[in-house]
Amino acid sequence: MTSINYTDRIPNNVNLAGDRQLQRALEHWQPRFLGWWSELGPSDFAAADCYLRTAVGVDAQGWASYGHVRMPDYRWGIFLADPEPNRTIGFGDAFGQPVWQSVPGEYRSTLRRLIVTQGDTEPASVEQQRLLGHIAPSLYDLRNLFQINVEEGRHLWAMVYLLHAHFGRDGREEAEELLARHSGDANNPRILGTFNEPIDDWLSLYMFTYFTDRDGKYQLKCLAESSFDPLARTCRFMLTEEAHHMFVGETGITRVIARTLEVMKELKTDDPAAVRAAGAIDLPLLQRYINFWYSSSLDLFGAEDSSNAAATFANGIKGRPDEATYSEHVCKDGVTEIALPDAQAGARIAQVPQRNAMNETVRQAYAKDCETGLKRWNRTIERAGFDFRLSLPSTRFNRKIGAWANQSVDPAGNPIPRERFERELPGWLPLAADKQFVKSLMQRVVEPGKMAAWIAPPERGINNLAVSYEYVKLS
Ligand code: BYC
Ligand code: FE
Ligand code: FE
Repeated sequence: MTSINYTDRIPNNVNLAGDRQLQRALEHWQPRFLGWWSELGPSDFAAADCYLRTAVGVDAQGWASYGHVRMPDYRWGIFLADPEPNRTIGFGDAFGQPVWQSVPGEYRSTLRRLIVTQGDTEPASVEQQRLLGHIAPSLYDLRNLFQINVEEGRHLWAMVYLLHAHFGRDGREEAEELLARHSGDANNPRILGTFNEPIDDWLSLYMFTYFTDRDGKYQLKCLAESSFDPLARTCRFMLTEEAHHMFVGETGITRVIARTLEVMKELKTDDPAAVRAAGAIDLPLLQRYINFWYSSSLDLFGAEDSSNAAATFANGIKGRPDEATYSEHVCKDGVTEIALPDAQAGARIAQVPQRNAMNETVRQAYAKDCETGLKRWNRTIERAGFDFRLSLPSTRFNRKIGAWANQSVDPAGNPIPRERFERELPGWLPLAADKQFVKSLMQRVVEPGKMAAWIAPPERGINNLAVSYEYVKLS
């Protein structure tokens, strides 16, 4: 195993000291990153001592160590999963040939675009979440937020390393731009839609980490298959960190529902007004938040029929998640059936060349993965004796990108008259009153072990510690 060098200014397992020019370039970027972090990272918690994990190896077992650190002192570094000896290209036209250790000239701009797009999301999410520390429902949650934030910062490092190491001057310029675009900035926004949406409350954070970090999981899995081996290796290690982000989302929503059901049982009603009066989040509100964050995250997979996707698959740049589990990897002549909007019938099944349908193939795998949480949540609601069920809206609903963008479709996926759609859409998404109510619940709780009243405590703490452990020492 390649060990991590923590004596360098930039911790790494890529022998940075062996390439002085690259090391200098990255050491030049490092203070800019830290400047960005202090300006647009978590607001006001620079002096807090946080119980965080830091990568110390790239083995699946024991890859992280835990301890109290101030976030600005976190050791952001460059960690690639160990190389797979004699790895060959796993899909596309060059199937079976050796993978690339450097960027083939003809794929340079495509690879740069994908790395920049991936890299852009990481700091964007930190910017979106920067004010949440002030309204955390517990120290346990505060710590999880900061853990996610420092790791998204590290994911930016992962992409910036590739840009600096493999794309020369263009790459260095792109690395600067990654710190210049800002989430929600009217003049210079982040690249992808979801990463410009505000995350103003913790319910949105849990939705984002459940739905949007899960898009991250699927996109990283696609890039982990890449023939550009340094990209594949860096994404493989990022996926190790990613699991915790989705855990925060899934357990966060689970805890919200647990508290809501407690109140519903106490009051013997599912009336939203009564649930709200008791300080808990009603299930219809939760459904509207799901509708919003899920549909927004579906857009992150791109168009249903995409020549970009066909090209990146053909060229071996971006594969399918867990490519090895498919029986055929070239996909030259196959077709995939995809539902597309149809002016007369509402929807029609189109035969799309398999490679052009790759975005949709990945989106469907993602949609299935999203279902697992909903099944679990519905079981708890059923066990509590209530008829309400949460559901994922159709992948056609509320889309802004792709074939279904701006179509008049209800949450079940049925095309409906435009006029009815425009009338009903606001009621399918978080209402102004929903957001205001959720905001009213966001009171800061910082006593160790205490939870805000709208959320149940977690089942266990972090790294076998008690829930009441002082995860963040505020000064
Ligand atoms: N918003 O053929 P199309 C994560 C653009 S999340 C705005 O449909 P393609 C994380 C697209 O760029 C994972 N624009 O798309 C999570 C293209 O633009 P150009 C992030 C969009 O190229 C939580 C045009 O529409 N990783 O890590 O096949 C916290 C039509 O292109 C959107 C990646 O995204 C959108 N939603 O695929 C922290 C992986 N969707 O070139 C982190 C890298 C599409 O015509 N990116 N467009 O100007 C990719 O693989 C691809 O760029 C996409 C789109 C999947 C995004
Ligand atoms: Fe990330
Ligand atoms: Fe993440």
